[in-house]
Amino acid sequence: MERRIIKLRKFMNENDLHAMLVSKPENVRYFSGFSGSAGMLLITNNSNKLLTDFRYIEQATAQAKQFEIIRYSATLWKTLADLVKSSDLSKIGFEGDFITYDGYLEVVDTLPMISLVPVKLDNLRMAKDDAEIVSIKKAVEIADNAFLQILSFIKPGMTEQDVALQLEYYMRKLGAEKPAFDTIMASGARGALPHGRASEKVIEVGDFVTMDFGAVYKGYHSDITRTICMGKANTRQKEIYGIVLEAQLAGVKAVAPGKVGKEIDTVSRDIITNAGFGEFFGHGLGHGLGLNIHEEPRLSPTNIHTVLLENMVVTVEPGIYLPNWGGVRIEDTVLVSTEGCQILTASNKQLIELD
Ligand SMILES: [Mn+2]
Repeated sequence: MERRIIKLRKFMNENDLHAMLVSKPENVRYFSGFSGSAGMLLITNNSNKLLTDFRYIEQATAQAKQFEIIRYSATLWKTLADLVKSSDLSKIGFEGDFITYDGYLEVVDTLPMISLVPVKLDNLRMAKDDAEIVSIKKAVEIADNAFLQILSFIKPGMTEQDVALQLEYYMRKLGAEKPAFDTIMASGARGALPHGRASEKVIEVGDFVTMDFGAVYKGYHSDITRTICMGKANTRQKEIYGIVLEAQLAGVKAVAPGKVGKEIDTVSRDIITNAGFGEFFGHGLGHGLGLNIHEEPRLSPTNIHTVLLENMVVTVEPGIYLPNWGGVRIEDTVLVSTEGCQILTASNKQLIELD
């Protein structure tokens, strides 16, 4: 935690800020350890304060050991204003990408003498430290094991919702706090929906079933997608699966420190485009993940600036989605290493045909 605060102070100095107001829950947790839903950090060059309400005093005291815990009663902004007025802070950074417009008006109103500077802190979380990597690996392992179990559970005649519910149950049994997001379970023609949440559709023999899911462990997310076939795959299914798998393997192989997101996206995208399906791969290749399911760095055609560094964790997830037919996506979570990457996801990627 100490190293993270040092990183934040360095950022404050570089941006000429006297203090930083941290309000996004993921960032509050990252810098303080506090995981409650109401709380804000005020960090200066020589003090760490956590403002929260009476419901969380005990939890904050236990979790945020390096912080002075301040209880606010009326409103957080009023308490904050009192703190700031009694100090010589005049230029304070805040998270412009999180605060609401109403909240902003309230701060400006309460702190008219302060110069408020909108900044983004999320990039400070891109490279993961050892403790974070341990949690992500555990979240990945839970998802892998749940997938293995669901392979013997899923049968034609079940609805997508039946299978998704069981998958989430397995993950919880294996230690997940919750699913990383609404489980995507898209069978048959629904596979053409890249984000088709589990529906009442009945899974039938011959369907491709795309499952995209993840677990949250100690606040950290995992993200995996596998597409399996209920029964024997036909020629067309094998062809599309083969192209996506080739693109996925090449994308993973391309992940390395020093590259920008677009370079890696291009490697996978070229394979799909050259096979004639470029227009049916309409999303970026992957994304960072950690305390959020979607974080920087993005592996996408638009990311030409953010360079990958060792210990960043990203997904590689190409797909092909054909209207009225279905789709295939294959996704792994990988850890950027000194020269390339370590694949964290252990689940089989060869086409699984369940009889
Ligand atoms: Mn993903």
